[in-house]
Formats: sequence, C-alpha cells, structure tokens
Amino acid sequence: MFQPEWESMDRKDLRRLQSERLRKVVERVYHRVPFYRQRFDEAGITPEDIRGVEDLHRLPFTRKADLREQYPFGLFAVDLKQVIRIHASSGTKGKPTVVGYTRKDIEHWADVCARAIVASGGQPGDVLHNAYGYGLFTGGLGLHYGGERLGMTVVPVSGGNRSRQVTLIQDFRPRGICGTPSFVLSLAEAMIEAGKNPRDTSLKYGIFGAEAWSEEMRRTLEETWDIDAIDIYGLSEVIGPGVSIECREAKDGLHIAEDHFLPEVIDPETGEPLPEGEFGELVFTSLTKEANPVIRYRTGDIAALYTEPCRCGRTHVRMSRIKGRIDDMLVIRGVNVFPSEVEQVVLGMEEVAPHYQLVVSKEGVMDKLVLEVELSETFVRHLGPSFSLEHESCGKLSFRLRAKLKDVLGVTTEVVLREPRTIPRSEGKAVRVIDRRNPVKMKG
Ligand code: DLL
Repeated sequence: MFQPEWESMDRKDLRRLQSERLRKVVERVYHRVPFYRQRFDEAGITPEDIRGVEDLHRLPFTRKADLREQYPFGLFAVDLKQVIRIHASSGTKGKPTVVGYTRKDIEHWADVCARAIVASGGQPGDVLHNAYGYGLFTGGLGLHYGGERLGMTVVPVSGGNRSRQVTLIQDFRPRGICGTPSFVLSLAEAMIEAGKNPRDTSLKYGIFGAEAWSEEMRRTLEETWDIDAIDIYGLSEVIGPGVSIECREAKDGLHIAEDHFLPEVIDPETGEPLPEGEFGELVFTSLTKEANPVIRYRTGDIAALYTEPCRCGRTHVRMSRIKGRIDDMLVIRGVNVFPSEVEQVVLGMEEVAPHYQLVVSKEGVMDKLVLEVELSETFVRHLGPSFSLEHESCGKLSFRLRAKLKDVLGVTTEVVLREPRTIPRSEGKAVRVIDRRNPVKMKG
C-alpha cells in the first residue's frame, strides 16, 4: 500500500474521521458558497444539524446541471488566487463543467492516484506509459502526478498516434500502462500490424478506466497483452481518476478512498439510500476538497457498495464495477439495456472482434436495436478466399449472436456483421451507442 495508515484504517476510526471532516466541509460550503447556503436554507438545514455521517441523508443533492448553472467558478469555496489548476468536462451539451484545485487538492489527488498505481502492481522506479489524454480531461495529469508522487518514470504520451505509442512501448520498456480500455486494446492491434506480439512487451499491468468496461474486456486485455488489467474509477466533479481502485490481489470491486470521498448508493427514482449490495446511483460527498467540494453529488453511475473485508488488507469500502450510466441505459421496447451487457456477449464469442457499436432507431413506433460488430481476423482467415459477409458461416454466426443477445438482454437485437477494422477506433472514451431516436440528446 502507498499509505497504509489511511488505506487500512480501522473502520470505526475511519467513520469518526469522516464525521469530523463532513462537519467541517458542510460548515465551509455553507459560509462560502451562496449556492449551497441557498440549498441548505431551502431544505431547512443548518450546519449544526449535521453531527456526522449518520446525518448525511438530510443534505440536499447536487447535480451536474447545478455545476453547469454555476459556470465557471460559482461553486468555488476559495478565492480564485488559491486555485492552482482548472480541469473541465468535454461539455458536449452546452457549457462544460469546471472544477478547481488548490495546492492541497492536487497533493491529495496525487496521493489517491499513487495509491491506485500501487494497488495495480506499480512500484517506485517503474516506467509508466500514460496514454490518458492530457489537457482539461483529468485522466492524463491525474495519473501523471500520481506516478511522480510514487517515484515512477512517467511517459506523458497522451492519447492518439498509435504507431508512435507502439515504438515507445518497445523502446522505453514500461512496466505499467494506463489509458481507456478501448484505446489500449486498439494499441495492441497497431502492434500486431507492426508485426510484433503485444504479449512480448515489458508490460506487467494496465490501469484502465474513464469508460464502462466488462469482465470479458478484462480477460481480452489480459490475454492480449499478458498483463493484469485493473479497474480505476473517478470523475472530474469529485477529483478525477483515483476515487476508487481495484486491488491486484482480489480484482473484486474497487476500494473507494473513503478518507477523501464519502460514498452512498441511492435509488435514482426516489433518492432514498439503498442498503449494501443493492445497485443504484452512486453519490459522493467531498471530505477534503478545498477549491470546490461537492455535497451529495449524483454521479449518474450505477454500482453497488460492499463492506466485506478484502484479502488485500485495505479496509475501505468496495464498489462494484460500474454497470453503466443512467443516461446510457437504453430503453428498448420497455426493456432496460446497458451497453456493458452487450459487451459481455460480444467478447464471449471468439468469431467476432471486441469492436462494436449499438445503433438505436425507430421503425414506425417500435424501437429498433442493431449491433454492428466486426468479425475477428482469425474467423475471416479461417474462411479463406471464399470469405464474404454472405458466406453461410456468417449467417449461422449472426443467428447465434442474435439468440445469445435475446437471452442476455431480453430483447430482439438485429446483428450486422462487419469486416475487420471497419468500426472507428477510439482515441479516448469509446462511443458505443448511436441513438438516432432522439438526435438532440447528447452526453455532457
Ligand atoms: O473519466 C476520470 C478518469 C480518468 C477515471 C481516467 C478513470 C481513469 P470524467 O471525464 O469526468 O472523468 O468522466 C467521469 O466516466 O462518471 C463514469 O461514467 C465514467 N467512468 C470513469 N471511470 C470509469 C470506470 C474521468 N472505471 C465518468 N468504469 C464517470 C466505468 C467509468 N465508467
């Protein structure tokens, strides 16, 4: 562990610490951020009402829309002079959401990212190939500072330019790599194209996040690169990457850095807290953030929490893998479908490649779901010169895929097989869903 005194704290002591920090942060935002004062007043809450974690549920929620309305600096709890860094979301829907960091916030962020790297198998002295985007996105700089904090040699390669990345991996001999799972998978493809086997590189572990991915994707990444593939979660509104991390020992749920971020899972419809183990919307409250702490921030991400002790010795609560985002959930003819469930099916069949897109449209009044997926190179090679998408084997394969999807999703899905390398590769976060029913709806 990077900070065992925090990461394996006795849970009673941890709760005491959380309560103390919660009281302080509530007091600070009430006095320094007019938005929060107004929200608390409307809810009839004063800082004195919050005695500890047990009163958390009395506080009002904060939503992404609130951050947008307060653009750019309306939620800052410190003078701008104390803010040494700004990050922002991509802002595909109007204004981006802006977040600020004081010097201390940057230090805490580096700490949680260093914890994450150690939990993934990283050590001081390792070379870390950082393929998360650098810039307003938090992935690049977050892991960069974490790596430096740990004493690594960080290669700030950022996203894009696959062939250069392939060369650097061979020449700099990194032990660790980080990037979105979809991008790092596409790097393996570029390496194979260059005539090299990704399993022969110096890489031992990968730290993957920023988009939803499945257990099947983990297996694919681990087999393709011969590495441990570890899940890292975070969001800019809370800090960036490092909010939670899997441990290499268990690879079973992500430990939330609970000394900094207080988690809850709520029913997204009613807002009521849900018991341990139930899936719902993840909500976070900042415990240490100075520049712009968030109170009960609704992430839109779906997960469950578990307090069961972990074999790695970390005592911090674990969250499940993210099942999806509430706004990514497709409602197809009344049935809820998550892209991650489709990924599970696609990656479970070796005749198809792990590159896919879901296209949703309307046929009359009915929703229509189409899975476009590439055939694997091995499958195409196996069919030899007689290969065409009309080949009998392709027909049989679509039939089997359709049946499997129906079984897992509960809705009829059309399957369109595509030739290898015809679906666009991501440079960062993969675009998995194209919804043509409602063209104005975009993710923020
Ligand atoms: O994606 C921060 C990050 C960078 C996390 C690098 C991990 C690695 P945002 O751009 O604000 O921040 O997007 C946050 O991405 O609410 C989730 O929906 C999604 N997300 C992040 N990590 C995971 C993950 C960064 N491990 C949004 N699994 C979050 C699934 C993830 N979804």
